[in-house]
Amino acid sequence: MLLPIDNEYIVIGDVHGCIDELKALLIQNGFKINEGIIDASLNNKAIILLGDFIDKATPQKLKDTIEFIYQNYYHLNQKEQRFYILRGNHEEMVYRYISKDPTLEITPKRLEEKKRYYNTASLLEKDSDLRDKFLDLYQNLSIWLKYDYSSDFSVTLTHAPCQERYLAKDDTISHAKMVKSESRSKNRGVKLDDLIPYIYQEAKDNQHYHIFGHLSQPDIRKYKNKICIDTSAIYGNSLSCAIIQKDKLSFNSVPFLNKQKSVTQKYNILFDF
Ligand SMILES: [Mn+2]
Repeated sequence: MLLPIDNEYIVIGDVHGCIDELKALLIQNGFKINEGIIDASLNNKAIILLGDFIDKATPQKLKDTIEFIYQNYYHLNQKEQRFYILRGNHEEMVYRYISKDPTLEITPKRLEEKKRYYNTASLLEKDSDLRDKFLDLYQNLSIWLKYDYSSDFSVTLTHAPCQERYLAKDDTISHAKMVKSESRSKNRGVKLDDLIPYIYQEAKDNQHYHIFGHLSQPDIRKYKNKICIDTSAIYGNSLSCAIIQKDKLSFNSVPFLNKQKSVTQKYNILFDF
């Protein structure tokens, strides 16, 4: 889970089936894509997806996203690892639906949620080839990654924000905390900063960054060393990445390209103080 420090990393937030924006963001950051295959032979760049690459988009875009990620995951990782993917709560939930997880109680509410929020599940149930590709990728997802450049500069990556006591730990509880934080849908009306106060309370003025996605935001939200890069692509906003190059961190985005219908939501803003 330690990333080699001689690569440059393009760390991309929640894709949610925004395949056109994913390709545009990669091209904007120096990758060439020929007939769906990423050519990374000319550079030392590596790609990291922060999880939640599925759900919310149209079935065709979801299929194209899984196919693109599957093909390039194996293409880029032939000689050395150049493509990493973290597990998001959406991959986990869809996995539980399609593998008929006995601990997932199927209530009418669950079936409604499956249709509304986890629409990749029914797509995979109808398309066994795509299902096999998703399951194959699922087995390769990481829970956290760390880029440890020096005693002054490091970056820890997770899908969701979490307390530092769980960060980069490998017990079951810590893993769950890094994949999903306190539910916003179960706490409607609660300000995000009140729901997960630890994220600003534990923030420090140093360069040991914690970068995460999961909390769809109108822009990149940064407070001290805590950074959220989920900028709500599928909600019609933008897809963003953090770029890690030696001991430098920068950011880049592409706007939603309107090649599919966006989803609506009301923002609950992080670090809104
Ligand atoms: Mn998420």
